[in-house]
Amino acid sequence: MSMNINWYPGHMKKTIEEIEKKLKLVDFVIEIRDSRIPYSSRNPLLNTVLKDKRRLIVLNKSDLSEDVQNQLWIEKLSTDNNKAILYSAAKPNPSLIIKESLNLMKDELERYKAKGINHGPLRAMIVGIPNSGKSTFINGISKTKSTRVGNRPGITTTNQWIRLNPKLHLLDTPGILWPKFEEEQVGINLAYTGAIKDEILDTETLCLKLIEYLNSVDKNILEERYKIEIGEKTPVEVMEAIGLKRGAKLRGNEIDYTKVANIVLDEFRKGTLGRITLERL
Ligand SMILES: Nc1nc2c(ncn2[C@@H]2O[C@H](COP(=O)(O)OP(=O)(O)OP(=O)(O)O)[C@@H](O)[C@H]2O)c(=O)[nH]1
Ligand SMILES: [Mg+2]
Repeated sequence: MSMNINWYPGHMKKTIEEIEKKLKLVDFVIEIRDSRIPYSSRNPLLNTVLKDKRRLIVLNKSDLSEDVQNQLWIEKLSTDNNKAILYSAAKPNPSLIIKESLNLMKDELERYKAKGINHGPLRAMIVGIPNSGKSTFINGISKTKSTRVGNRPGITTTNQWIRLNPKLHLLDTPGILWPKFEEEQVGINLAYTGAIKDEILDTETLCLKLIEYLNSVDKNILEERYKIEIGEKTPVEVMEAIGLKRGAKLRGNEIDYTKVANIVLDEFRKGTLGRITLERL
């Protein structure tokens, strides 16, 4: 089973250029990733773009991924320049973001202080691939419209700032990064989580692959949700069994595989099948 998913080199170049422009306005970057796919939801070009700029890596949707894996990932992704944290934009926690940002930039703030210079608020921009939760993140912590402030004086851009706190301002338009799915599995992981529009996907093949993966983790996941017996069933037979249970049938009593695929993918994405990490350490 092979899947051919297109990628967008044109978009990638343009958005990287836009991000480079905005980077001049900020002290650090908040990178939103999907904690179910911490590797696939990154953009490898970001490393070169950021140079020595620090990064708060927000592993978002941590309510949908596994606790043990979450811990392993934040340890792996935290380095001298980067700090990874777990987050769920669905349950906004502005004070955590403020605390972690101040901590990430502690050295720089102290350097300013030692020279007797007032650094002013830290400024950050949000970046992330489509569907990683950038808008939910921003909306959740900006709360009211009144916290949105106008242009930064002296800079003729249309950039708006969110004054999250006297010590932390966020650029209110996120930078959309395009994932780089030259590796087939990266494209598939992005498709599973809904980062790629289903219209350009073969959802039935995708569903077969997801079933294969879920069964390799734990057959109980699908057995319990759909009240089916998996045993030695192949992924197609599992889809058939789910179709029978859910009454997903076409005229002539044939199984409607498209409908089954939509059910399984949708329930996986929403977390109905449980908290499942796709990229495991
Ligand atoms: N369960 C869960 N869902 C989330 C979380 N954060 C975002 N979502 C959902 O993920 C989907 C995408 O969120 P958005 O905030 O629109 O993502 P985005 O990065 O702005 O997407 P684009 O604008 O397409 O680039 C929405 O359905 C959100 O409700 C989270 O922490 N937990
Ligand atoms: Mg958005």
